[in-house]
Amino acid sequence: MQEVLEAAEKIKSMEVRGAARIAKFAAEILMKFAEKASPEKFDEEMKWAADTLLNTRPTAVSLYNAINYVMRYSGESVDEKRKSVIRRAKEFINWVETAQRKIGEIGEKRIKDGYTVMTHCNSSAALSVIKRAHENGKDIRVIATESRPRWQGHITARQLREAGIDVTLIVDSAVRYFIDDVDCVVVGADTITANGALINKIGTSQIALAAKEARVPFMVAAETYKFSPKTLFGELVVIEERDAREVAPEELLKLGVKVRNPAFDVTPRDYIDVIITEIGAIPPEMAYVVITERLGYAGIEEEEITLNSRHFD
Ligand code: RUB
Repeated sequence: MQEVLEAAEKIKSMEVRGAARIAKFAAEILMKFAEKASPEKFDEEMKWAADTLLNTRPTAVSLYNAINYVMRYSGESVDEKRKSVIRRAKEFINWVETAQRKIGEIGEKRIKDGYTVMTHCNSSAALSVIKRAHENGKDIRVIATESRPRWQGHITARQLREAGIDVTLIVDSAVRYFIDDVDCVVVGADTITANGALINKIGTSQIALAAKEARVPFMVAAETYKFSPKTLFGELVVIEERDAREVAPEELLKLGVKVRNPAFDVTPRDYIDVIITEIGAIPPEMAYVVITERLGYAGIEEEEITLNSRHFD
């Protein structure tokens, strides 16, 4: 139990962060927990672990999809159920890894030799595209935004430098200043809605606006487990608002200064040229098909959208 509570805290505090990493981590934790859960109350304890992990960060649907995938375990005996959880968790982890590789292979074709690419925050899927272009011998430069308030752009800049890629860090507010130097934008996704909108790190939609104005292609790298079945049934994506102290010093807060600190924003599909998934480069209008056909939600009623229901068939 302690391990699950600690894992949930790591997600909340962003020690483990990024939509893919959070999803993979949750699958790993459920797998470990299944090995220890008591035979008498196996289902109950698994449900508790699933709920605890789910109630950490609300925005990235990858967490929901990962937990749902693992919690579709089956078996007559507890031993069979345990094995089923472990098998399903491993399948999900494998999905994360293979999808990111495939996205790199598909997405890199959109990056030409000599390109300057802009990216935002720290997305493993977006970096897979950029790194693959570099590995394939293309001479590219990257402009990385610092991504206030948590500076995930620093992680991106470090990872790109470690891969030997030319990278320039800019403040978020300099995006429009530099957009004319950029040949394409590549960002990741926390969630793609049924109508093809992108939810990603706060500031993403401003980059999309600037890119559209400057006629710069805006590309999203998103595994299919970032597509939201919940939105198919009309639910709106919850945008996480984080602590004011991430943004403002205590003395300002003491003066009664109000602070809003949303962690994500929404980019409408009209601003997105292409979504690179592991099943292909698709237009955002295809989101509905991904949710119904790929994730298996065709014909599923809204009331079935709960943990332990039939998904991903
Ligand atoms: C991370 C973020 C990333 C997406 C995609 O936000 O917005 O762009 O999660 O990342 P935070 P990935 O740092 O608040 O979790 O491609 O690695 O899933």
